[in-house]
Amino acid sequence: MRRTLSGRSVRAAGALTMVFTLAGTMTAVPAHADPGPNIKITAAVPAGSWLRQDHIPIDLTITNIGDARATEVKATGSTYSGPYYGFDLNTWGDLDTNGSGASFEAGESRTYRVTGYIWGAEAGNPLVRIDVSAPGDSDYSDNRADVPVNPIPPETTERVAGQVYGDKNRDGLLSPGEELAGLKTLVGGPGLPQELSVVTDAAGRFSFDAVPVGAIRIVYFHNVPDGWLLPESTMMRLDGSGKYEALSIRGQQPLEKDLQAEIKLNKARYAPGETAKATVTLTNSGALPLSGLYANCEDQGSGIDLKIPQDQWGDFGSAKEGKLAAGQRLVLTLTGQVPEKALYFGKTGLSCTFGGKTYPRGPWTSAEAKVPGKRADARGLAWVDKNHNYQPDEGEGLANTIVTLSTKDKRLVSLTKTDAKGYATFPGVAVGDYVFGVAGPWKAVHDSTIHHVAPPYGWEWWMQLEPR
Ligand SMILES: [Ca+2]
Ligand SMILES: [Ca+2]
Ligand SMILES: [Ca+2]
Repeated sequence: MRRTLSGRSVRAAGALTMVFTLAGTMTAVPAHADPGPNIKITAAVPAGSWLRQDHIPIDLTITNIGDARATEVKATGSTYSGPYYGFDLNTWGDLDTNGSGASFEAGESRTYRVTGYIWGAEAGNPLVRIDVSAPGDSDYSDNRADVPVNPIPPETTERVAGQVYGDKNRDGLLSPGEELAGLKTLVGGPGLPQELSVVTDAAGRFSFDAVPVGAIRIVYFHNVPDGWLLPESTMMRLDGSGKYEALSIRGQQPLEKDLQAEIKLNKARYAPGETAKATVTLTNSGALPLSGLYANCEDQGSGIDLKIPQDQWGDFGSAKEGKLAAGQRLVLTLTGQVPEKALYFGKTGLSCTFGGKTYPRGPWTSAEAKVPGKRADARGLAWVDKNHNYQPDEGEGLANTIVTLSTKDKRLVSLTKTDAKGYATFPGVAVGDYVFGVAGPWKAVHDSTIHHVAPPYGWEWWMQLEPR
């Protein structure tokens, strides 16, 4: 039998009954000394600016003020009044009523942070009742706490203001003449009835006098002139404390405007395993020096690009410390091996983005060469999306139709006819990229390029067509 009688009910039952009921488990309990475990709790929402849409915490302090160890200590909470405050899943930890409970030595005290969310839509604030149970607790009067949960009233507003500039001299500061005037500035966010909008003044200043509080409020801009890149969104948590009255929002020109990049390979064709030479030319055509530059040459997952050891990039490698003076042109000569896998794709190359640690949007460039030798059947499906579900279905193949593969310079390479289900097989075609063509009143919906890759890396392509 579980000992779940509280001290109070044991006293009410009388000592004799108790001796019978708990025969063997307890010997004698004096009627008034209340020995044994005695849990006492306090609970409150910790100090902070809580919004109604936050998961609002409650700090629950449990102390065993009794003279014996308390075991199987468990807690529950419920909304006593006001809108419904639901405790988060798994928030109770070892106090959870579905578990075996926590233990507290005599005199021991621990604080738990539990969290919940106000799900109820009604006005006002919840009063949350927390009860903690411990078998044998000698006084249950101190095992309960009522906790007012008082978030910031949702009708609270605050001022949001700041200044926008285009950082022409790239010093990270608003310099004279950099103010962005006449710029449409907006504030939006979940729960706002509508976007708020103002226009920056001659000093690039904007001010919203009363933005309703909320966990997510976003400042953004429309129709930004002269190619300035502003942060796509400036996120704010508005809790009435007025932290966003002096926003400084910096616009930058994209790095690709001043930095030009070009890659050239020393040959048009390579064999697998051959060492290729790439010449990378970087030019700073701007009026200011550039620093913190680096190259990022990510193979798009195919594993056929040249493998350039990082150290060949010098300062432009992993150190990300590349520098170019205004007007400077720099030529880097790199060598890398052509991967074996390139033979199956019929090509290799190098494609790089040139970034800057402090500049947005650098230039991307690439170079490609052939790795000839392999041939394979090129097979795929020509189809028309009759039911507009973006995938080929039964009966959507373009049957018995002449289809072609051509080089990018329009030289016909192979011609065949689709079968009854719309599948075409071009036999023994050299691997590489081709342009797909179709007879009749059809054209490709998307890019008509076929990437023809030999097994085991190849795949059956799908070519979606629509009436011309
Ligand atoms: Ca107690
Ligand atoms: Ca500046
Ligand atoms: Ca379809």
